[in-house]
Amino acid sequence: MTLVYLGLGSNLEQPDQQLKWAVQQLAKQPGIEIAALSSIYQSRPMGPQDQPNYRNAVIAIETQLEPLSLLDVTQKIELDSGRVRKDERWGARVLDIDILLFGQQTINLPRLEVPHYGMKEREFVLYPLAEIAENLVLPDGQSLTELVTSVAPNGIKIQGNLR
Ligand code: PH2
Ligand code: MG
Ligand code: MG
Repeated sequence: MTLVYLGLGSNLEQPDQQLKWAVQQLAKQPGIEIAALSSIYQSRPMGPQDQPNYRNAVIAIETQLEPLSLLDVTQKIELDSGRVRKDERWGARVLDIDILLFGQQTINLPRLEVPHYGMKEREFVLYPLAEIAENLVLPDGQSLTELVTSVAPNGIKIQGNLR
């Protein structure tokens, strides 16, 4: 079993419900067990500003799946949510599930980069992650505490929970 952290995000079609639904879908999958849930956070959009605020959360799962099999599962759930892939970078979306960390593995494949390339700069990843994984150290040896103190909260606030 590998401990994996997933970042969840939504800013369309009842974002809180989307995040909760995503957790339910993940919990149903063979080979995936939910290990921890952060609170739901409200965050300002990164990227184009003419889009609604986001809801973000981070969850921990234990999985027997290989990284690319887990990616297949998360992408299927994104599509089942009604997400439509658009060309606009960082645009609005119904549901985004990002593999942030996969144990202590570093993965550089065309389909999958782990640790997630943007996670170290994003308050909406680091703050919820710190809530459930205080003592986490990244594969490169950097501590999460160090990262959190280096990234401004940018108005992020707890908005609810995933249950
Ligand atoms: N995701 C994006 C683009 N911008 N902004 C916030 N606050 N939260 C997100 O999850 C997010 C974003 C594309 O993945
Ligand atoms: Mg994302
Ligand atoms: Mg994504």
